[in-house]
Amino acid sequence: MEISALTRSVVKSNHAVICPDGYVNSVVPGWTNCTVNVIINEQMGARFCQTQITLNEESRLTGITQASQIFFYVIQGQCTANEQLRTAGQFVYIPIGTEYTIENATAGTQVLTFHKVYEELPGYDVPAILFGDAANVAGNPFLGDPALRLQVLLPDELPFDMAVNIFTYDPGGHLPFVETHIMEHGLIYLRGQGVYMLDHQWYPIRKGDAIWMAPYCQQWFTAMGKEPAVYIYYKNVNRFPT
Ligand code: UGY
Ligand code: MN
Repeated sequence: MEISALTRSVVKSNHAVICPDGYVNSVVPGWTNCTVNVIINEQMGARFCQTQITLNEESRLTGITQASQIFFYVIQGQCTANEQLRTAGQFVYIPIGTEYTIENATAGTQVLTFHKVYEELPGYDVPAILFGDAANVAGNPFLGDPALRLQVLLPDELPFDMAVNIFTYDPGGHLPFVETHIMEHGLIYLRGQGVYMLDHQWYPIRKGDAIWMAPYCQQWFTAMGKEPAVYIYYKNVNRFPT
């Protein structure tokens, strides 16, 4: 029998590993008949929010974005977003001040969200609503290494102040150096396993695990096992450092 007092989850001042065994559900007004887990949030020191939502046929997520834009990504199953079918790997970006409705899900559909307060840039329009599909986004070798491939899901343009990328590592692939940077990350593993180094501490990680990395949390990852390790991650970009 498993010992219920054990978990791989950790929450530190500049990083966290959140494994599904620690989930406790939240109620979010306007999001009905669904299970919501708020995985990363400003309560832990982050400057964005990441949630994991499990949907069924009766689920309905509806609202109007206020200060925060929301990126919805279907991890598994299917639903509609503003009446457009979204299947696994597809996403919708909801800019600020925009109505959204997610519904018509199949039971067990899993949706990931990233929420970030939008920082307007003088001289540029706020981005429009955007529907996309990871299957249509090429994976480019990361810093010249074909064992690491990066798919950039949102336009790499100044009006966007957040990036969402999918990072694929072949077994044995690893970041080429320990990253030390101002940008913050939130991620969840879609596939595979490996070892993440966060602030000089080493964590075994697998599919379903989520990680928060504060600005300047030092980071490095190597993939293990027989299949690629894949995570989808958030990064704040394109704004003046305050
Ligand atoms: O975009 C990034 O900073 C990325 N290379 N970091 C990461 O995967 N931890
Ligand atoms: Mn990074």
